[in-house]
Amino acid sequence: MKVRTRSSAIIGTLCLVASLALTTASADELAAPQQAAKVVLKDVATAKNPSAGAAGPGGTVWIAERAGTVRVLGDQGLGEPVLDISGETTTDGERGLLGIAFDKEFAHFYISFTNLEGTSTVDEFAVQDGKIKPDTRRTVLTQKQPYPNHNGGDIRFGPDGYLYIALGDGGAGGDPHGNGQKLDTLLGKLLRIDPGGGKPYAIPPDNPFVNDPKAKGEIWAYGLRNPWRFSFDAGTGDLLIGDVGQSAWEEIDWAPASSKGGENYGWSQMEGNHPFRDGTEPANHVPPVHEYDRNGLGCSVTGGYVYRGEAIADLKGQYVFSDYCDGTVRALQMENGKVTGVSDLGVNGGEVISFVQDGKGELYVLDLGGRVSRIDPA
Ligand SMILES: [Ca+2]
Repeated sequence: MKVRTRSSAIIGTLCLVASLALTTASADELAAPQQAAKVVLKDVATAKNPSAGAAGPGGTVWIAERAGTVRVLGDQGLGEPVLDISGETTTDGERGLLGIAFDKEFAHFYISFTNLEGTSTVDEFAVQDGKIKPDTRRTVLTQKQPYPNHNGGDIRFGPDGYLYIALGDGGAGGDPHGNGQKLDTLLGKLLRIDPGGGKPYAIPPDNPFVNDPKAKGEIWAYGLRNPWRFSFDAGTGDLLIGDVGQSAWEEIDWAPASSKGGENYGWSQMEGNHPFRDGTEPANHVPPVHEYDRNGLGCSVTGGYVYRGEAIADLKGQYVFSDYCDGTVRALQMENGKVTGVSDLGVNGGEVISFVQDGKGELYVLDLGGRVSRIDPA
């Protein structure tokens, strides 16, 4: 059995590591000016190693299971798989079915997975009457992975209608190939593509590096280590990324909806706000809006969503996130890209691997161990 290491924290292993109990509050939390919203986690389903989810057509919630199945959440829990690619992926290292997404019209469904060679793959299916049409499947984008960890894999459409794809730095530890800062590789990046604009896709003409012959035009932002989960604020369009740290600092990155892209989030010169090894801070470094160390708060950040639902008034506008190793659900209060407070919401989602936002803005918590819960008012 693989020994869990801090540098391979995110779904590095399926052996169920006991959560690191939260015993101390950070300075940030002590200074938090606002009362934490009162919430509970209501169990709604049990899945087999749920890894990702998405709001689906007709108010549905779709859940991806790491080994390769996709199931739809109903009143009685999860239905039978509506898609099964379990013969096409593996769950060694940090691999598997890692992300799912719909376009805005629910006309297409996308899956992000590592194939049998470990290559990151994004495939598209047409959707009709709320159902996947399997014979329409096509591959949109692939990226070879030098190591089995740090695959990223989250996919999501932005408010601009383009598909964003998060890819980690390729793996091992310490970014041995320097991919984070290199613009000639898709590794260690957030990509932005137009899957409907060409075969297999088009690069939006206003992407930040399209006129740089030495850079990949797909790149939207760089300097990322393992941007495991990212999202757009459904209210403002702002981008938030949870970038998993190497061994010391977990971070949340932010960009306003007005961003033209090109942000350098620093890895692997920087880990959070701190030089990594002998790193030099890049002149254009965009520091995280929030970071935390590993003295009690966890070891692998799981990015979530800005809450824009109706059920929990006190949580509106706050960024809800967690940590895979700790499981405590937390919230950032933010104003204009500055964090003004951090709350511990007082609930623990287990091995929190992902959040899902439904069509009404309510949030679900996925525990890799199987529990699917919804954040409800207490
Ligand atoms: Ca960073």
